[in-house]
Amino acid sequence: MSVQDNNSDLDPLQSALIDPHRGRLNRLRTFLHPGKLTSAAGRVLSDAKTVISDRLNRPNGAAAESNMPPNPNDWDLARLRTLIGQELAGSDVIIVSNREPYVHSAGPDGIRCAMPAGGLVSALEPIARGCGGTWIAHGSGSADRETVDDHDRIQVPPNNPSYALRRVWLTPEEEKGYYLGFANEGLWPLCHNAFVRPIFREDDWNHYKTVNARFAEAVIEEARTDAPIVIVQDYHFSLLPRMIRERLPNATIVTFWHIPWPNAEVFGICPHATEILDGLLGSDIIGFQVPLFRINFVECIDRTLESRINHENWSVRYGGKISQVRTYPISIVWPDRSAQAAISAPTAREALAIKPGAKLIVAVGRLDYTKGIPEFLQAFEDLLTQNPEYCGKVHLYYVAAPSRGEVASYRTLHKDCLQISQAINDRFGTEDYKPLLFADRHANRDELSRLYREADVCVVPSLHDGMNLVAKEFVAEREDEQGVLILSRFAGAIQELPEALAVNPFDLSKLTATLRAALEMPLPEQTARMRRMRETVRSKNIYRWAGRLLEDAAHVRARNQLLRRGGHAQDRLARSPLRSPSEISLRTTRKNDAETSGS
Ligand code: ADQ
Repeated sequence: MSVQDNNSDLDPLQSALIDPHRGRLNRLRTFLHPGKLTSAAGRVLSDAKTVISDRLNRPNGAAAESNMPPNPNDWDLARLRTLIGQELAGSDVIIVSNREPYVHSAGPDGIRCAMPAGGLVSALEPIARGCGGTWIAHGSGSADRETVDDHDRIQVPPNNPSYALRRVWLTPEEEKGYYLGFANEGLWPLCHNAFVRPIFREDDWNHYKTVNARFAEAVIEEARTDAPIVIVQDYHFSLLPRMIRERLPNATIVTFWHIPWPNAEVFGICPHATEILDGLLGSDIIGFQVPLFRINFVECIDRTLESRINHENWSVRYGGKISQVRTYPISIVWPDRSAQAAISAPTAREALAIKPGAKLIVAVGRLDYTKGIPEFLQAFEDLLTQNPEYCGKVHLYYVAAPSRGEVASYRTLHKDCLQISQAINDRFGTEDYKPLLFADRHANRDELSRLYREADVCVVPSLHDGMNLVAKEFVAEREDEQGVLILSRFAGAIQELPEALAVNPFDLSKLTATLRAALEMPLPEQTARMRRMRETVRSKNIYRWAGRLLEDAAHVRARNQLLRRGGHAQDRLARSPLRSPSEISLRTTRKNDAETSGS
């Protein structure tokens, strides 16, 4: 991963970005205030000046990204649909994930249908809709059983049905063993450098195998042909690709691993390392977020399985079958302006009673020990301790969605975060100043959108993260090209967003210094950084993620079809007296090798 530490001194990128504005900026600073924090009036004036000067530079006050000419290579929903129409028309596409895209719950007003927030559903829905495929997932809603047909299926989306959701039922013991146990107490800490010990119980492993087999059965039942395209999601299903392959040898199987993949020493801790690698290599394509995870994965294969690895094209030949190992950095839907116009939530500043001119730091994430929440709260406390002039003028709003509350380490984390927050408020709060609001709840999209847009600083302090979509969501919301992103250098997102202030969340003093630097960052520098990040998130959006993954799947499928035809031809030729079987087998091997190295 790229390493870029920032503190209050200007780093080279900072200098390069700020240079064109330096003269104007210094004049503005002297004019506005000699102190450290911009005064309320100063901030308004400063903002106004920047807006005016930006408008002057942009005829008609056009939004920043109108300066970015649309690139014909950019991905959007239309291009993804075209790809699906051209490459996958009539294909039998099956998506498998633990979490379902629509959850039915019983409430006082009857049954409600909700779409869980998060990147996974946004990424895969267009594929499911576009292909009219089937999505197989765990039926977790309290009214899920009441809404399915005799085959445990329901057509979704409810207002415009275009694909089938097939629900798989789990007993409470299975859910505990497979999901909370093996997946979340075993694989999750194994794959994240957060120094939480993975727990592997034999019982959990048995449930994990049973549930993977149950999903494999559902895939077989839902497949309309003997060669479906199956898209498997994440660490809940590491055994599934092999199980599908055994029953549907002609399927095209793509598995995407959303979380980090650890190095070989760490992975070797897992008592079931061999079965997991063998399971994943049932896939034609295994996708990771960033190159480091792919390197780690291939190293694990190298140390564990009898296989042939082609380091030039990242493919693994194992058990006579080739798997491609690819990287597809996941992303978000680039915001739809019409949807934004409809936002009606109260402003976050109003909701928090933040005084005009005071600064707002925000952080959003699941309540998970990998997200670095206590570490960051500690840095915030240090910021106020070391800079008393910030008291009364800087607020932190942390929206942390409770998660996996059945697992003891998550409950402890939740309690710790509430205690630390209370201690900070007790120490620095006054009658009219509450430094920290720790909201342990799930916020709706409008609220998050507001929060991102009103923040001066957004902090993503993950100890380790596959990608982190919050960082990209913040950038996407900042049409004003302002706001500072502080991003852990251990989140996959830092590779695409090097203009963020990169931090090591284990290094408390640097984290505190970076917070200060962010609060003090001049607007022109904020804009220069944000503009570049917005261009990245705009062009590398979720449609690109899905599009690249499907393009590769279509390519592999076409190649496999050719190889199968080649295989039939070989059988016919082998029966022919004109050539010897050894000659034919040699030719086929050469052909296969040539195709592999070219892919
Ligand atoms: P997560 O660990 O869940 O996902 P992340 O990428 O941050 O992490 O996505 C979380 C999503 O939930 C975001 O869309 C965010 O807005 C939303 N969210 C978080 N807290 C919320 C809150 N309090 N209220 C409302 N919404 C909230 C895993 C991996 C990541 C990887 C994703 C996608 O751990 O590294 O980026 O999958 O591949």
